[in-house]
Parts: sequence; structure tokens; C-alpha cells
Amino acid sequence: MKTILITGATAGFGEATAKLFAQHHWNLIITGRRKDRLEKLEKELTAAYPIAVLSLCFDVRNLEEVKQAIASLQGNWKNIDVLLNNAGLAAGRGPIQNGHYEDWEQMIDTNIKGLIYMMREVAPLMIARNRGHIINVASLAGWEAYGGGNVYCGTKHAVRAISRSSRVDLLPHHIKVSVISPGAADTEFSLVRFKGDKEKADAVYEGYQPLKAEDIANSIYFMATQPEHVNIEEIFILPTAQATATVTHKQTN
Ligand code: NDP
Ligand code: 8X3
Repeated sequence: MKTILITGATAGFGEATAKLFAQHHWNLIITGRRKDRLEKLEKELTAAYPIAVLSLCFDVRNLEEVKQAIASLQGNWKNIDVLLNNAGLAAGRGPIQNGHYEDWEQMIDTNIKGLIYMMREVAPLMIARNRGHIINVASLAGWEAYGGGNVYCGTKHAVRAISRSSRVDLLPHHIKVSVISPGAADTEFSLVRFKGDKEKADAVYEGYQPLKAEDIANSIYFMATQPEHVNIEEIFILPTAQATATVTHKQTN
């Protein structure tokens, strides 16, 4: 049986990916800060499928917590076949001259530093087995730099650059490094970005069919289940109605 470690499994892409891999009888290490959601998901998935689920509640921004979480893995839990570095967020959207330092720090600490902390701690476990697959979640914002997206776009460009460089570093160890870059997807993402303003968040997805979390889970499953000699370097996935970060075909009534 294979094992996937998913950061940010308490909502959105991470939760949908946990459910899909569980259906395919993968063991899961699910992580996030919201313990109640982790416990609920663990209960639901172990009741439904013949799999083992380990919940690790920690903040990816906290290096000591990341180190402790990975050091706590015992026995077969160390045999991580896939690390899905998914935890992340946009905090706010607006011009650089009006930006909030705490938002910038949260995005940089989560989307970049959290991701590299996880890679640094998990890669040695994969190297010891001479196999493994790291899938990093970037974004359309890792390809384009749209107005008001400044720091978020910067973090996602960084995810793509770090992934490409790490692919070279990990090549001799037979470890695949892949990226998935989604466009607009209806998760808790916009609610978090607009700090609980549901009207503003809902408006992002009005008038067209955005991606669903399950669409991203399907792509991740495809990446994770290719033959040993195949690495899908990147999946760049958009809603059919979206052409670029700023051009979406919306129906108006
Ligand atoms: P959600 O807000 O639905 O989920 C985000 C997940 O990240 C949650 O499980 C949350 O868990 C976790 N998370 C956030 N901060 C931390 C932290 N400091 N420590 C640990 N976990 C954390 O958003 P999505 O599922 O949409 O987002 C997942 C990834 O996809 C992000 O990296 C996002 O940037 C990216 N993305 C999203 C797109 C979209 O349109 N939705 C498009 C392209 C990329 P908890 O709060 O419990 O800690
Ligand atoms: C989320 C997609 O276009 O809001 O990463 O940046 S976008």
C-alpha cells in the first residue's frame, strides 16, 4: 500500500485529494492547523475504506513544529511515496503601495517557507528509500503576475522555481518533483483571501463554472500514478471559461 502526505488537508484541494486517494486505498498522512477537521476526516475515511490515516496537526510556518511532526513518524509511516505540498493562501489583494506587512509575511511564510521546510524534512526519508514524488501546488499566479496579486504571485513564481531547481537536486535519488498550477477554483481560497467577506468571495466565481477541488484531486492522482519512468513535470489547469488571470468569459443575466 502506498502513502501520501498532504499538507492543508482540512479544506479545498487537500481534502478532496485525501478523499480520492483514500478511495484508491492509499494510506494518508493528513495535516493542517484545524484539529477538529483533521479528526473528522480521519474518522470518515477510516470508516469508509480499508486504509490507515494519521493526522498531524501543525502550522507549516513553524519550523520546529514541522521538524517535530516529521520526526514523530514511526515505522511504515516514514515510507512516504508522495508529498503533496498544498497548504497555502492568498491574504488580501491590492496594490503594492497599500499592502499589509502581516499579509505578506503570512503568504511568504506559508507558501514558500512552509513548502521548503516540508521538502527539507521529507526529502531525506525519500532519499533513504531511493524513491518518492514531491508534488508542489503553485498556481496560474505562478505563471502570470496580475495587478493586485504582487506578493501572492511572487510566492507562486517561487514555488515553480524552487520545484524546477529541486528536480535537479533530487534527480540522482530517483525522486520526482512535479507542480500543479490551477486557475480559479471554488474552495475556501477566496473566503480566506478576502478575510471572511463571503459576498466578495462568491463574486469571484459568479457567471462561469470555476474548477472544483475534485478536478485538482483528479490531476494530482494522475500525476502520482504514472509509471516509474514518467514524471509529469507540471499540470497547468484552468476552467474552460478562463483564458488568463484577468480574462474570464462570464455570463451576465
Ligand atoms: P483552502 O483555503 O480551501 O485550503 C487551504 C488549506 O491550506 C487548508 O487546509 C488550510 O488548513 C491549509 N493551510 C493554510 N495555512 C496553513 C498553515 N500555516 N499551516 C498548515 N496548513 C495551512 O484553499 P485551496 O484548497 O484552494 O488552496 C490550496 C492551495 O492551492 C494553496 O496553496 C493555494 O494557494 C493554491 N491555489 C488555489 C487556487 C484556487 O483558486 N482555489 C488556484 C491555484 C492555487 P488549516 O486552515 O486547517 O491550517
Ligand atoms: C489562485 C488563482 O488567479 O486567484 O492561485 O491567483 S488566482
